[in-house]
Amino acid sequence: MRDLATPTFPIRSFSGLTVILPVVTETSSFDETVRVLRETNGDDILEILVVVCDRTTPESMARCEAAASDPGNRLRIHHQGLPFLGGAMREAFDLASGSHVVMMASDLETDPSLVQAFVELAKEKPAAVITASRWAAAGGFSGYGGVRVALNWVFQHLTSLLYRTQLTDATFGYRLFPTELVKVIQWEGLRHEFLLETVLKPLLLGVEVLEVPTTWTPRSEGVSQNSLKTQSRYIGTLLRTRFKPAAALLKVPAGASS
Ligand SMILES: Nc1nc2c(ncn2[C@@H]2O[C@H](COP(=O)(O)OP(=O)(O)OP(=O)(O)O)[C@@H](O)[C@H]2O)c(=O)[nH]1
Ligand SMILES: [Mg+2]
Repeated sequence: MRDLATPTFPIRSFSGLTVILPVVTETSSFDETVRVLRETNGDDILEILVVVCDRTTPESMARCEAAASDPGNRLRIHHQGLPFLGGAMREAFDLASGSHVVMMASDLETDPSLVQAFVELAKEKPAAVITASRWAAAGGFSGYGGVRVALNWVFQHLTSLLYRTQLTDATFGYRLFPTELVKVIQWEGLRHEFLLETVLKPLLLGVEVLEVPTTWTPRSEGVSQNSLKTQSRYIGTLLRTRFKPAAALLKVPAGASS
């Protein structure tokens, strides 16, 4: 781990949440996600930022527009310019206006009722990244497939060794961040490997990362965008990020020469 004891970004107290919901084929699971978020975190959510792309289906788009038309949802839609899931998240990070931002999915694989626990912790530890873990003692997988669970276990242990961390789940893309942190990091990934990058770079910057246990259950509708080929990109991200010079982890401020 690099010694960057003094963070170069301001740490604010918790004052409101931006929740990012990427949508491609989700319909009823998107509706349910918005309903649970509103019911469990109504007062803490400043905005739900839905990110859609050219591949977002007309049925999903109609659900997003219906949700946006209800002012009580505090929901707006952004059509991404960068490609893929990483591109969607990176643009949403730049647009987020809450003091903290949650990265999750709209397929109900990221249990929306957990956001409440994220927020409670963020109020106590506003500078920390808070991440859901399926490998924590009270967490688990249901319907993930034996081979996939085994490969995931190997990958988690490799990550722990390489990054000298006790974190148990680096690959699950369900996290809360201080917004200032995600705006200063130099992000690179455009596909699902971006989800891994979002914990590796904070770890290398010396940011505290806390875990909340969760159980993963597979989506019941819509189609995964995460192919085997995309999953193989996680290995490159794991290795390349570990050996990045510290200065390359942060964006070069506008006007500064590199
Ligand atoms: N806007 C946008 N959303 C995306 C894109 N790719 C995936 N998503 C959404 O991001 C969420 C997570 O994507 P999934 O493809 O389900 O990936 P995953 O859950 O990591 O992988 P599985 O375990 O195979 O489901 C889902 O809600 C997707 O609809 C994209 O290119 N653009
Ligand atoms: Mg999924």
